[in-house]
Amino acid sequence: MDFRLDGRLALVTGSTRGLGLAIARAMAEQGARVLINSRTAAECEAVVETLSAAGHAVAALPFDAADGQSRQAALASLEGGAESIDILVNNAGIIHRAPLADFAEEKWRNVLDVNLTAPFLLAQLVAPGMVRRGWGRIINISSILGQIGRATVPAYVSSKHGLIGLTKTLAIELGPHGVTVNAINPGYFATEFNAPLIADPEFDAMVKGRTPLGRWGDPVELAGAAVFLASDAGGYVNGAALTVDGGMTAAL
Ligand code: GCO
Repeated sequence: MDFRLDGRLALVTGSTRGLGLAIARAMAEQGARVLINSRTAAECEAVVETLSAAGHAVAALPFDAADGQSRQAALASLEGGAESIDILVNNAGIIHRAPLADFAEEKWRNVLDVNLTAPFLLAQLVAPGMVRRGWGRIINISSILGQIGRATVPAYVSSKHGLIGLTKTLAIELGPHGVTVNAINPGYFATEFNAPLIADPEFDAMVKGRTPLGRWGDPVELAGAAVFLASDAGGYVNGAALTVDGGMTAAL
């Protein structure tokens, strides 16, 4: 059973904190070379410093996932270009919370751009290299909100549902070339992204009460799923959405 990622080059978008950082660290621990990404070069460098001090092979690749020029320029700067990437983890995501009546069109577009369009365009850039080598992994970080709804986050919920559809369609097209495409649906994790929800006593109680494990997830508890899907041990998993939510969506 091979969970190792030696010799693979992984790009994890949005990997300077939260779930993305946990995934990047876990992949590096399994031997992958990992490109650390966010919009801010200084943040990427800081993470690179910490992870390299721990002996990991990491490099900074700052770009704005939603900005086509920034995305393409960064990937072109890689030795071997975008096509040198073996594992793409589309993790960067944003959220806007507002009731329908106050939800600005610009916010809707922005969330869709980052959470859904950027993963599609990044897949388009990296897939040719994977297909040529006959091996590749694309992992889209969706959400349990890709399976169920929640009021006040319509753009986020729509983008995450869309990401699961994108996963299925790319899995069909790329599977015959040895490239698997899967989604992971995280439940409620204790991250900076969710800080406003953790700080709200009612929401915190809802998460603990409705999650059979009775607590928020720790980001390292998501990373194992990503390593599995990226490894040869997960080689027959394709077009799937793996829920990692402490059992929350198993219950009514
Ligand atoms: C919110 C959302 C998300 C969730 C996540 C669940 O902030 O309103 O509920 O942040 O944590 O998507 O997977």
